[in-house]
Amino acid sequence: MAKNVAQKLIASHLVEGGMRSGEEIGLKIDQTLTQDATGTLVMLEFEALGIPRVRTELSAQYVDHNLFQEDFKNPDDHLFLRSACKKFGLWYSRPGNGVSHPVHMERFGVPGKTLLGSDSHTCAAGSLGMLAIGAGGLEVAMAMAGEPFHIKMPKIWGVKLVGELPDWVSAKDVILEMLRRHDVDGGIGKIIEYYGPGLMALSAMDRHVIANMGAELGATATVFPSDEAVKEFLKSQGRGDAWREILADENAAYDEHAEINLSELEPLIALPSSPGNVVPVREVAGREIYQSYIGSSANPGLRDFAIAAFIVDGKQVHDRVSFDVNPTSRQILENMIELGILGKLIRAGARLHQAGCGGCIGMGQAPATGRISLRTVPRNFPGRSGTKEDRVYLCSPETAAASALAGVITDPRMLDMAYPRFKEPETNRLNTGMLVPPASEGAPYELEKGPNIKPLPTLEPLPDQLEGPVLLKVADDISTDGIMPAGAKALPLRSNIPELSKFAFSQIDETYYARAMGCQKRGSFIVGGANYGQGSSREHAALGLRYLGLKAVLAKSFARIHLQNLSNFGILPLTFVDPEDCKKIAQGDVLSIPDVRNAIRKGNRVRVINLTKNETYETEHPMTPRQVEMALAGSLINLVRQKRLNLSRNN
Ligand code: MIC
Repeated sequence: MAKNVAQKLIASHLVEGGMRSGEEIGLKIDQTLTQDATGTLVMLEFEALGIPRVRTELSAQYVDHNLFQEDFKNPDDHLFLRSACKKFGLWYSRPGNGVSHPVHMERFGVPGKTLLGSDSHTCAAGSLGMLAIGAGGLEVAMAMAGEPFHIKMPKIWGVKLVGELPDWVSAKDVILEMLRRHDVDGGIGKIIEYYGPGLMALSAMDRHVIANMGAELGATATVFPSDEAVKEFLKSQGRGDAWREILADENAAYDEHAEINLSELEPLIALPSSPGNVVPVREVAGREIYQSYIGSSANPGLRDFAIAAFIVDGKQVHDRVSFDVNPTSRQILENMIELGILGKLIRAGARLHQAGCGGCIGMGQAPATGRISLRTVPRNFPGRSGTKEDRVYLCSPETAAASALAGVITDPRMLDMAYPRFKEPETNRLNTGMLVPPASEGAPYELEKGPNIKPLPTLEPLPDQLEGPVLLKVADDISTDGIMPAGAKALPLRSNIPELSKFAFSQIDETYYARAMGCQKRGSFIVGGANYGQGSSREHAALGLRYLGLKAVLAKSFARIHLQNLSNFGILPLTFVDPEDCKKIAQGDVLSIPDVRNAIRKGNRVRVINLTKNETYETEHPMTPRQVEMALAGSLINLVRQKRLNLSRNN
């Protein structure tokens, strides 16, 4: 039977289940990616699994998020990660080497392989014809241990690209168009596969831009074929040998279809505070800006910096504008220097930051109060920039650079110049010095745990009955940034759950932590809307809340990765059979779920009693039998430990 690219990638890694949409499948994972903000927990979890060394073909640990060293915490974490890489056999990308996604693509990405990463933008590697999926840290730790990764077989959504991008319109506008059409939940349960003649003019890095922000659509993954563009990219990275062709078979079918005529696109922009809030730039042109920011995994390529440089070349950015340039990798920085791109940016007023995630994750570069920040980053969830009630807009480097000059949002087509074209060099200046290879097997390495590394909290098995107050009721599309914020203050605590948990829901309700601590032992509930937990892969948004006593979340629907994270840490995800019931529950109502262990063992239905209002609601849990076992055990780690204990007893 004719197969599309996604089906080929799945079929070649399928170790459990059948490829029928909705059925749980197990996939062999070839490579893993971890970054520092999630990687510390991953290493603690891997340690808890008791496996001496990673069992993947390649695992790489990047330090790209927590680069500020305000005190001992971040550097402690860096050294801990370095020691974990030595002990467990991972590559270590040193602080300042760059953002995981472009570096992984440059150095390690291989068409046809699977990649699982503890970062939601891991999907960017789909640009090389890989099956690359973002997941919670515990899933990644399991993959490092050689275990298959489980998901429900996604639908394959074929998006045909026809035509050619007009001048001043680039890859970012393609993914913004997808978000304009389908919003932040349009990709849930789907792998997006791009195909068609429009691909011809899109370089591998352009495809990275599109694949990266598949995460913003809620998609499981995004895949592109591995064709000439991928071959050219790998050759330019000195890795031509890694290339192999992977194309969809002729007549391959897709579960769902869409088509984009690239020739009809225009510069687009996402308004505050959702990546799905997209309009043409011309509709908001003229609004005064404070910041113009270029960089991040959403626009990481040399091309993105080059185009911005050509636009501002010989001019000065507006004197109100902070023009922030965040090179995405040390290698890209070196090539920017080599080609004279950096000089043009600096002379025009750019503020240069070290290679890494920086302001994209709120690690510095926060905008001024009430002012507009234009960013080429993937996300603009409320407060993520570090400034409360921020006004972050997402756009292409073309729009960001044109607006930096004018000091107001500017449609780049209005610039009085020819569209600058940039041809990627056939060979790049390679920079691999800050990538440390895995240490040889058998050498005795100790984990270096400074005072910022705290043990994982103990998680009790699910009791027979759950009872407690609804501590918070939140709206649709609440992101993990809303649940457990990132930013310069919280991120250094990612390896210290008791301290990190103080930030839970702090952007929405500053009293949450104190109220949760007040009923930590008894337990509590949260009521959410649709697409609860969209955005990042951070499992801290589950584990931190579990530490505070959260027992279950009742919502209209859940985002994929967060749903997995909740189950991994023994928090019940429940959806309303009648969504209208959601309205009946008020914050403060006391809920009870009697005989909950039996209920989730027997089937999908779970009856929730509102003791305050004397009402009963029918809910369903979307957990697979495997996830039910985790919930019963109290967490995936407990389950693995239990199984191991049973095994050793039986032997
Ligand atoms: C993000 O862009 O939100 C992050 C920071 O990269 C997260 C990971 C994290 O929270 O550490 C992600 O995308 O998964």
